[in-house]
Amino acid sequence: MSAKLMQGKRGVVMGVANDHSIAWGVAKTLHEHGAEMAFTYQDEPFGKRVRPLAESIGAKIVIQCDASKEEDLDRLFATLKQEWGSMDFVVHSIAYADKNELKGDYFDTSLANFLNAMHISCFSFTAVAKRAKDLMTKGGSMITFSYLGAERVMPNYNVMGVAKAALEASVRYLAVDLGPKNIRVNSISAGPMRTLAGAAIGGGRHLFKFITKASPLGRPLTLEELGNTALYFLSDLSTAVTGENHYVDCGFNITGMPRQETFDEIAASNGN
Ligand code: IMJ
Repeated sequence: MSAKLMQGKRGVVMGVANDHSIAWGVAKTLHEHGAEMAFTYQDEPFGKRVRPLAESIGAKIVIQCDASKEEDLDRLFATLKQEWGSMDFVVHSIAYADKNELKGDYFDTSLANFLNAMHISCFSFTAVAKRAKDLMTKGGSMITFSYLGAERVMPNYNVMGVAKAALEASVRYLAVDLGPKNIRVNSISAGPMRTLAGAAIGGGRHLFKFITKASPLGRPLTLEELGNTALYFLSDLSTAVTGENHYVDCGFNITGMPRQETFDEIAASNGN
């Protein structure tokens, strides 16, 4: 590695569930570039997976933190203040909706699930930003992850699409709030990934194949590519960029309708 873009920077990574997680892909890239990181996990089943990963890159701080609990967030940032005094970046890669409502009609979403999905998938980022800003005494950068379903209707995404729309809007409001403190806030809208959150989605195989073939680059994206994008946003490469929602999806979001050859290819491969 020629230039260590994250040397001397410290930050917290929230949302590693296993080694396929977007948050872990980001952490590996940031580590290669010299970042020092703390990791959080929701509860113990995840802790067992996160601790060895964190250890493998020399991370000393691994803390249980349910991002929907105010007291857990208070404890997290109190610990970071005590251990570090200040910090430079946040990676928020957390979402949840009841899986029974990630299928069927959107209008069937219950109030309880709507509020819970909004709380965990949207409000948690704002709640983190509110606390993290006080430790970003030399400026900083925060990222969260979104999905095309925030802006266009995708089958089965339902309440998550509404929560991601609110998340993207909150990125813009936070960018304005925190701009004067030289803290930047952006979201990365990733193409479909085979992660825990991307597994077991209704019609997943079909959707994955369609999106891959219909995208301009015609291939799936990799965790390394998301890591590289996160590196851009969290390092000084992007110091004039804030409030953005940046697509990293092999270009799928710009397409209208696939060419005939693409339909033929998809139809031919459906026999397999
Ligand atoms: C999720 C559901 C429906 C369609 C979907 C997805 N598409 C994609 C995803 C097309 C790409 C994955 N994604 C972008 C998400 O944001 C997933 C969030 C999610 C996943 C689960 C699965 C397990 C569970 N609750 C979840 N909550 C949120 O119980």
